[in-house]
Amino acid sequence: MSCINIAKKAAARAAVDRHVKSGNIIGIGSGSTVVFAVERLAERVSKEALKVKCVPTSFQARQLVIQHNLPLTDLEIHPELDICIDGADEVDSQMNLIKGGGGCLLQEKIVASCSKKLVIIADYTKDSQKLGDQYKKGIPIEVSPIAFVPIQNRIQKLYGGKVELRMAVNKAGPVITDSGNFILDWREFNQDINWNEINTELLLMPGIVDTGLFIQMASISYFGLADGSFKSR
Ligand code: ABF
Repeated sequence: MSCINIAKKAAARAAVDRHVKSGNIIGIGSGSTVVFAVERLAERVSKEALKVKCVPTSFQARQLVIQHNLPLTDLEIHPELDICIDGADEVDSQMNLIKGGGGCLLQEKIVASCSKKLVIIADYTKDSQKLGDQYKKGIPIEVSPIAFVPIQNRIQKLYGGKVELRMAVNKAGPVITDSGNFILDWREFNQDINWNEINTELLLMPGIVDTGLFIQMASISYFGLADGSFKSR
């Protein structure tokens, strides 16, 4: 297993072992680190007869839950969750996050906002001082398809940097989110800005559905290290 995967696994297992209790309704995040968390959850369910129900944050997460035979539920049945376990693209020293590199930020934010506790699991490369130190792909912003050009222009004019429409890997068209929207990636921004203020301003722009800025939402973050240990903050 690669160092990165060893680290992801360590963070995921620590989070599941320390935070999940029988009877919990759990938000299941998206991305590759969450795969290790679901594996550990399935292991605990079979070995300890742990009873849990899972609310997925994306199509990928739903498939993962189904493949591991974990009970599925949703926000209609369980509008309040005990915990949400999710990955991140970057975590700063104030516990602000960039999420949405995988394109699932809207559902991830909704599920996290319904959870008593958001536990972040990540490898050591995601641990940073300031947003933008580590993750160079930009801050994802989910937009209504008709608004992508005006939003792109407005963000560049107001805050600087470069805002680009995220394209599918084969470049045949834009990435379409699980909710039918486009994603803009905002790069080369000024790192010394007040993320709380900017996020609030962005969310007021008609056409922006949500941002990949998760400000003060995480309760705790686990960072796996290359030797299989982890640290938390
Ligand atoms: C999701 O998956 C996202 O918000 C984030 O973009 C990504 C992290 O992926 P990985 O665990 O593969 O690094 O949690």
